[in-house]
Amino acid sequence: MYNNIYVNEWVEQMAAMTKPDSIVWIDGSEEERERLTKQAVSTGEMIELNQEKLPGCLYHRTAENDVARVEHLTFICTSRKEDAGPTNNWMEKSAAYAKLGTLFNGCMKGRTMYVIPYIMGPAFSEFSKVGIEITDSIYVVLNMRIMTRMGKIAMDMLGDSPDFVKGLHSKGELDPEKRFICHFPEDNAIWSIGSGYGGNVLLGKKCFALRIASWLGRKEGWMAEHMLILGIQDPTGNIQYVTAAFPSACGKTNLAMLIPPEKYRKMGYKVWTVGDDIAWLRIGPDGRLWAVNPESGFFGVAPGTSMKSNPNALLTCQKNTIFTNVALTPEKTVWWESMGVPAPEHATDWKGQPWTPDSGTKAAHPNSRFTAPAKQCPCISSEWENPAGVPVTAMIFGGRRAKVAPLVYQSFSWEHGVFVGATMASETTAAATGAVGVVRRDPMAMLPFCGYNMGEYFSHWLEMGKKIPNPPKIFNVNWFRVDDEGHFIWPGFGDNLRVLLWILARCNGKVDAVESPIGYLPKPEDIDLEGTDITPEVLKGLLSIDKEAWTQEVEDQKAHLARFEKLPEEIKKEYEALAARVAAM
Ligand code: OXD
Ligand code: MN
Repeated sequence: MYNNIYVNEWVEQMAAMTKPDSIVWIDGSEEERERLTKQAVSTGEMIELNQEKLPGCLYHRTAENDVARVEHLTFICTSRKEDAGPTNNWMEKSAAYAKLGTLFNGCMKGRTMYVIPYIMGPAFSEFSKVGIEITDSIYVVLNMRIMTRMGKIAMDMLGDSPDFVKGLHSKGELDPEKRFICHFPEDNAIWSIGSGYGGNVLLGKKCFALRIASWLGRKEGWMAEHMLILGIQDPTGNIQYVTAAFPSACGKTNLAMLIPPEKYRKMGYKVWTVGDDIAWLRIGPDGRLWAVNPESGFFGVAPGTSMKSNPNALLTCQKNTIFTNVALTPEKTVWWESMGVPAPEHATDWKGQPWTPDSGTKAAHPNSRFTAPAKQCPCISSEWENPAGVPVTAMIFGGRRAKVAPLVYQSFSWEHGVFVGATMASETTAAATGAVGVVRRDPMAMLPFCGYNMGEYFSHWLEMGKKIPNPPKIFNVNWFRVDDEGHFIWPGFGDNLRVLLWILARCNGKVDAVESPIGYLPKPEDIDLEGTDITPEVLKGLLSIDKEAWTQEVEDQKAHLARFEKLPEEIKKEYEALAARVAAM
């Protein structure tokens, strides 16, 4: 037990409800990690991997029906429905406590309750916040060790304060019918039951660092965003930072760990990762916006991660990593689809079944993950734990658009940038034919993660714009334009640096741009193509905007914006202005 009376009292209450056999207070020590690992391995909950090839690595499988976040079972529980808004599932707060209280009642009988104090953000930083997660899962404890700064250090930071996020998790019966992920932003609390999958149970991540933190950020005048943070170092050694938000399947982790093309490496350019998923942003004493990564690990999607697509991610997870739902080879190493190495002749798949390349099924679940310490990343920024954060020069929104959005454009203003984020979209493409699929709008990639009314969230962005004396410039990128045969035109990956450099050149007042109806477009000669096989003609195509496509886009945006209550006037005005500019094209 620690000696914070608020923590002790709350843990006592939760224990009275869940009735565990015993309570273990997590201190974050190495001895504790060894003990819990041994225990988890002895029960079969975790499998120890080949310690020569993957030192410190563990393997875990979740239940087959418990492999992803469950948005339809995720609730914002407030007194008033309007505070959750029309795009969140809502439960009235006391009704939610009552409903989940029944499920939590006695759910830890025969189990151990672990109490995990943790910090989101660097220890003792002004940005940082303390949470306590109660859980009956060793898997959660071992993952939280990687994803957060946890144990005694968190209690040292909390001191005798009552200001901590109260997270209660139980695997319950792992029954999807009795699975709920409930957030109580008015009470700084999260109750999650019935799941053992990361995004639902590592309560520091999406639940706290985005849903609860977005609410706190609005109240306290800062921002919690679903953004990577990246530093770009030029040959003189100067580093500038950008943040970027993308919906899933847009290469966010790859961008966060980008390797410059050879030409740029030789010139002395370097890219440094500060974070791959979440940014907490505050106005700094210099009037700029500063960002920290609240996490201390990566919870990355394994399939598709290879030495070609993302060597830095692959190198990060060679030791001290927990692999979940990937394939297990006979020599106790791991494998997944598109890992860039031949499939093993025999393996055990993510369901625990024998698998061969002829099985006709995937060996790894498409959402299988690695949980790896950020400090192991070869390109981790020296500033990633700086308690003051890093200053943000540009913010980038993006999505997967086959035709509509150009490779890059800059918003006219902060307000226009907020509008661009608010109408952000991504498409599914039928890969073989390149046919344009369904457009999904996901404002700032926050639709599943905003802990309050999304209309008010847009207002908060607009308010922040007024308060930041020297705000970042806002851009939109699209790496995914396709030609008439459905092939991607832009090479992507490391070559995306060419676009990032245009973005920085704009922020530094180094290049002009062309004013278009949708924003400022690059002059084609200002994006360096040397070393690619993109011709200036092709680049012109990538930067083109089509009246018909944008007329349709504007129509679609109208329907999208109609979903929100409390849509700020500025967003409506930006919409009308865009519609008029497109009509006049
Ligand atoms: C994630 C997500 O896992 O955004 O990071 O779904
Ligand atoms: Mn994410």
